[in-house]
Amino acid sequence: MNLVKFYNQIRTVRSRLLQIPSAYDCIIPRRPCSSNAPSTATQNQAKKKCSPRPPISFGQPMPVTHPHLLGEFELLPGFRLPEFQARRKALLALVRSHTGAKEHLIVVPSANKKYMSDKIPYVFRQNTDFLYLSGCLEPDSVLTLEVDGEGNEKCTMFVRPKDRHAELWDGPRTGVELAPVVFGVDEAVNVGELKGYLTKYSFGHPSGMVWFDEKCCDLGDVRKIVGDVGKLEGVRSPAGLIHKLRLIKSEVEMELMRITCKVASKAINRTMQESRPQQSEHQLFAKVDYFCRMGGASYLAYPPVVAGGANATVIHYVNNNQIVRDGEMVLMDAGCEFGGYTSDITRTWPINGEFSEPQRILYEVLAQVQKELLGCLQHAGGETLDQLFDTMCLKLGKYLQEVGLIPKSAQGVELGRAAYKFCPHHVSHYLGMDVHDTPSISRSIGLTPGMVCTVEPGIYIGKDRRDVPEEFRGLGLRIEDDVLILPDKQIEVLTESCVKDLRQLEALVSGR
Ligand SMILES: [Mn+2]
Repeated sequence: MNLVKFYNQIRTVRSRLLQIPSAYDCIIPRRPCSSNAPSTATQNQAKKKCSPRPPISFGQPMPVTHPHLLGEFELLPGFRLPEFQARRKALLALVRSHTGAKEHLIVVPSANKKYMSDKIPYVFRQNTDFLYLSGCLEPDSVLTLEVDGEGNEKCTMFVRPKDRHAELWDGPRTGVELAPVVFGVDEAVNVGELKGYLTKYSFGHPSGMVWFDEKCCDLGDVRKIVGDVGKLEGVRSPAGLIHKLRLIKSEVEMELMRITCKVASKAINRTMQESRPQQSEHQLFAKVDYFCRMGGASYLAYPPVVAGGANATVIHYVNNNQIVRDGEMVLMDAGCEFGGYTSDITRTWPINGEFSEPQRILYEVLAQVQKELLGCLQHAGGETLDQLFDTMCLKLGKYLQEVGLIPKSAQGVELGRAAYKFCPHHVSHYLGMDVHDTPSISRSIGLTPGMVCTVEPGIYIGKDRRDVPEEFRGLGLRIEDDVLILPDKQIEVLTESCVKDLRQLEALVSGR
């Protein structure tokens, strides 16, 4: 649908439903009213401009209600309807090319609300596959895509109907009437009618193939309905195909990845700059969270690891409740979500601004390995993430051997194995809307332009490692950057502005 037509349609539907003049008459003023004592005429004018907010409401930000978040015609920051429509079309094409079946029905559910305690929900986070295809931020919704033998396509959104009482408590819903124009789908239906709709479909299309990701669906009713209607054993998961699309970022997605990485880089720089001995991990967590949000992020993308001293040797340490003492390092693994896209950065720094000798030795080894691994990604088309992991083990092994932490006798596979004891996690994962993005995509496929991945080697030496000289025990380090693969064997290190050079790091933290 033409975009201007789309907005006109919204305007018409809205005025019809709510008897308001038009969407544009109700746009919230971008600037607050001036406080300089104006003439009565200007005062009246200002009053008129500033109030009231539009009585219309949607289940999520829209350009008319949130002009500070969304540009004209955008459904999500940076994205207009045609991008979502193109994604849905691409998925239907992929599904058709994957099997002999001619008729297909894809069912993609939203997430549901999760509760922290009685009636108190956690911050809602949408199912990213559903969000990628629909742009819809509401819970308890379902998107269906159909294609018949003649290639006719149909896209339907099942949404929560308007409900005055429920909306009083949980906020507005977009509702069945507005959903087709807001999300650019052919039809919208009350989610309560999903069972009837699917039953009718299964009678009308007995050979239709049903695609549904049972594992990722937390809407119990929907799982049961699809199970009853689609005979679950014949149902296939579309997750792998959706992830195939999500793996390669579009221009807009690349731009959002750049922004989310910049926001988190800056936040971590500020956090490092303001860190001092005797601060708690909890306070450093609060700082990085604050700086990310002030930079425009919605929230941190995951519970960060803020680990002082030997806590850094626990890879998923998230207690973040210890005091960081003078002479210790801090390992911070944090990232934010900006416009639905995620950054994932790790930096390790000395809390007092100066690495001790053993800390410096390990930091230099790790920084060298990380730099060389970034170089390896410039063989785009050949390198895979699993190969990058093997390369890390060998390089880490070699350098740890040089500083005397691995016996000189270790060679080849044995050397790699010895290094794995120092870094028992993978060196990379894909990154995008989720931190561990597109998890159904194998890490043994060649990297191609448009992919984003992390590069995160680490060195962790437990306090009980008797095979390592005492001064190195209890040290844990990781350096993690986010990388966009570009054409022509080029890469863009999206987190480049986050300080990691040893000297710059010491200067930043010590305030020199
Ligand atoms: Mn990571």
